[in-house]
Formats: sequence, C-alpha cells, structure tokens
Amino acid sequence: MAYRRSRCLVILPTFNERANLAPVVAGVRAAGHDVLVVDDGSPDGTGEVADHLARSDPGVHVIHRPGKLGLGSACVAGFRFGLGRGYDFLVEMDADGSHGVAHLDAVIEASAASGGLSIGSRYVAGGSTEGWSPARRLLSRTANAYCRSLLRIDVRDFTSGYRCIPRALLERLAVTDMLSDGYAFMIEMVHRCHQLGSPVVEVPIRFQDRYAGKSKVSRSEITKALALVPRLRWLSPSPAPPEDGLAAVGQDARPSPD
Ligand SMILES: Nc1nc2c(ncn2[C@@H]2O[C@H](COP(=O)(O)OP(=O)(O)OP(=O)(O)O)[C@@H](O)[C@H]2O)c(=O)[nH]1
Ligand SMILES: [Mg+2]
Repeated sequence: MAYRRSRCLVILPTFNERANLAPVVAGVRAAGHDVLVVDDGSPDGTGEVADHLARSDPGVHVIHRPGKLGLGSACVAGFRFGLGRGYDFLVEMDADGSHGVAHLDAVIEASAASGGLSIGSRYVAGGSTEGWSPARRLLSRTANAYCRSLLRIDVRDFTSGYRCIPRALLERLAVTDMLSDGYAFMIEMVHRCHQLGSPVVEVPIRFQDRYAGKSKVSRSEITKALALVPRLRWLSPSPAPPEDGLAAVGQDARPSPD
C-alpha cells in the first residue's frame, strides 16, 4: 500500500457509544493508525472510556465538547486537529462498529491513489448492508437517489460516514464554511469536493448494523439533509472541470444489487 509511509488519523465522532468504542479503537490501533475521539459530552460516559484509552496509548487522542453539537461539526473539529498535527490523511468512521476496520486500507488507498475523497460505499458492486430492516434500506437508498438526481453527481453512497480525505484536498475545502453541522455534512462534503473538480471515488464496504446502542439519526436530521440538497444545487456556483472525473477504485462502479 503506497500510503503506508503516510500518517493517518482516524476520527471517531461519538455520542453515547460507551459499549462500542473500545473495540473500534482497538481495531484501528491494530491497523496502525492514530485515533481521535470527538465526544460531545455523552451522558453514558463514552468520554471517560475515551480518556481511559488515551491514558494508556499515546496514539489515541480525545476532544471533549460540552454538548451534542452535531456529527458534521464533530468532523470539522477532528479535521482541524488533524491538520494542526500534520496528518496526511484524515479518515472518518462511525464509532459503533458499523464500519469494518478491514476496509480501512482500501478506503485510504483509494484516496491516496486518486488524490480525492474516497467513500466506503454500501451501494457499489461488492458493497452491502447487513442487519438493516427493509424500511431502513429503502430510506437510505431513496436519500441517495435524491442526492444523485438533484446534485447530478454520480455517487452511490453520499450518506456513508466512512471516508478518507487527503490533507491537500481538505485544505482547499474550507470546511469551516460548511452549511451543515449534522448528518447532512456528509452530502455537502461530496458536493464540495465535486465543485472543486476533485475526484470522488467509492470503494465497496460491508456495512454491519451497530454493535450496541441506538441510532442518533433523528427526523430533524433527515429533514435538514433533504432541505440542504436543493440549496447546494441551486445556490452554489458551477463546478470546476473534474481533474480525473468520478471513478470507482478497484471494482466495478455499477450499483450493487443490495
Ligand atoms: N460527536 C458527535 N458524534 C455524533 C453526533 N451524532 C452522531 N454521532 C456519532 O456519529 C456516528 C454516526 O452516528 P449513528 O447514530 O451511528 O448514525 P448512523 O450510522 O447513520 O445510524 P445507525 O446505523 O442506526 O447507527 C456514531 O459514532 C455516533 O456516535 C454528534 O452530535 N456529535
Ligand atoms: Mg451508525
């Protein structure tokens, strides 16, 4: 893996992931990457678990924020930390066990090879979701079709929170000016990268339902994401011509049958 000599920071945003955090951190550390937990004052004590892990491992870092400030803003906090500490690749993963560490290499390598944003995608050939109800699958598929048709970007999984961005692209992205601070941030990031003419590549992942605990996706987060997409489409300038176009790395970009 060409990126192996680079420094990668894996950002784990957490809100009430006490039962999930330790195994996820252990997996990422075993893969050889540093970890940053961005915890929003989780009432279940996730922040204390993160502190405990950080005390015994200098490769684990923690940011504590005073309350639930949103998934997107947690990513921005993590990106700023990573840029400040000189990391070459910034990875974002859910802290609930849904995003397998086994895919980390492929996700980072795709970003390194393309110089663009790479997305661990459930909806390209080879990707899958496991443990979701049909209603949850339909919601996710419909949201992605909506983003694709309005934004006119040929990406299958806009909403996946498993992704990697190289430092150079992140510096151009001006993430502090993003419109969204919640889940919609994932969609906006894809749009911004596309606007900059950067490649957006998808690599297949096997997405598993969370190990434990509850989803934090609320009705209000879904509504905000739905409202954001037309704003991005009609209120943002035309995209720069793509550097390498959109591409899927290491596999066939056709939609998966899942
Ligand atoms: N710091 C921070 N983390 C958050 C916030 N909201 C969600 N998260 C974390 O972001 C990640 C994704 O949230 P989830 O609730 O798992 O969302 P999801 O994966 O779409 O939903 P499920 O599949 O049902 O788990 C998890 O690690 C959450 O703990 C927030 O406001 N602040
Ligand atoms: Mg999750």
